[in-house]
Amino acid sequence: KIKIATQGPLSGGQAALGTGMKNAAELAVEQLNAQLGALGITFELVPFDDQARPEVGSANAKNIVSDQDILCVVGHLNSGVALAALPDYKNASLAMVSPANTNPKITEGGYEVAFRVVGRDDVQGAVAEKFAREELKVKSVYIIHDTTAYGQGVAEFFRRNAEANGLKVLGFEGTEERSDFSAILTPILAANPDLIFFGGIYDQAGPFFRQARDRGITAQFMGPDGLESSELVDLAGNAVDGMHYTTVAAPVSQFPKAAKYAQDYQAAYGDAAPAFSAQAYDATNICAAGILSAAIAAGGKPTRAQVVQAIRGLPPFPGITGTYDFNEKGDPTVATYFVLKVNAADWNKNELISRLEIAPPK
Ligand code: ABU
Repeated sequence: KIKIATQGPLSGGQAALGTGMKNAAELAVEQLNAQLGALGITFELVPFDDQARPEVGSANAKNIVSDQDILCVVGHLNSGVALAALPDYKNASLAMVSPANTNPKITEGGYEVAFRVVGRDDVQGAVAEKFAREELKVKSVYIIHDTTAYGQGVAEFFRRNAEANGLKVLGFEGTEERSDFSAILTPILAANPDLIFFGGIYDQAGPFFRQARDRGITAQFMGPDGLESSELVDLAGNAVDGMHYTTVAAPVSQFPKAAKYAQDYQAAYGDAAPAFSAQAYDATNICAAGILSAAIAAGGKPTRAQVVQAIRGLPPFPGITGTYDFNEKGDPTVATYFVLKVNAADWNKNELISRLEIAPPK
């Protein structure tokens, strides 16, 4: 028996993205089994709900590593949750292929089992700051973050670049508030920034942006890939119309090779494939390719450590969202960064502003 686990939020405010990742992995496994069943090879998917909470992801990781049939993990959505689970994956030599985690520590933390098919926040923060300064031509920014490894991390990279490039930082504040942002909006209103950058996820950013407009704040809004869900508009309404965000995932429509995947996802789940799901489809297929390659070399069921080595040694993997060639740390040798503009009337019509291919920092 060969199992692939997924970890991501299947409940709570970020379930739209976590469920998309799980569904995509399920689709990939079904298609793999249809191709490989005749050879007697069957994969089983084991989904775990990490609730976007580090302590839950860590507890799940202990259960995952205790099941010796699990040979690879597709996850997580949240970098802070992945970083809580990675010590267990590392101790068990269990490969993790992330479809979404952008914090640099995922691949810089010395875990040796972590791979990702997306870019990194040190680059994403720089791309966002450059766009704000050069294209939006803002002179001042107020930066808010959600205090997580991801949200604070990408906010700090934005701030570092702003300070280096002369974009005035009027405030830098972390908050775990989710419903009433009055206390944080009062100083922003007084500071009157040209731009608010929100480092965090759509479920918190949506109410924040809506209340900011309701309070009469006229600043432009920006944020990173954690905003990449149509639920941002469900929560914020017209307050986010025309705002810009950077992303490492982008709507599935941006990937020509993902057209069949998008159709299959719609047919199977009755919904459009959300962001990060096509990346989860690729991550699952990378897990499977590593397992199969290790099995061939071992002449039977491979060890987890052999799977890690096999993924590291895969030839460039032709996925539906890109061709993935991992460096020695587990980053793709080139990642794609997008800037998009929100169309509140139809999320699927968000406007692509720019698309950049960038290698990870040395
Ligand atoms: N990169 C988008 C998902 C959030 C995270 O990395 O934590």
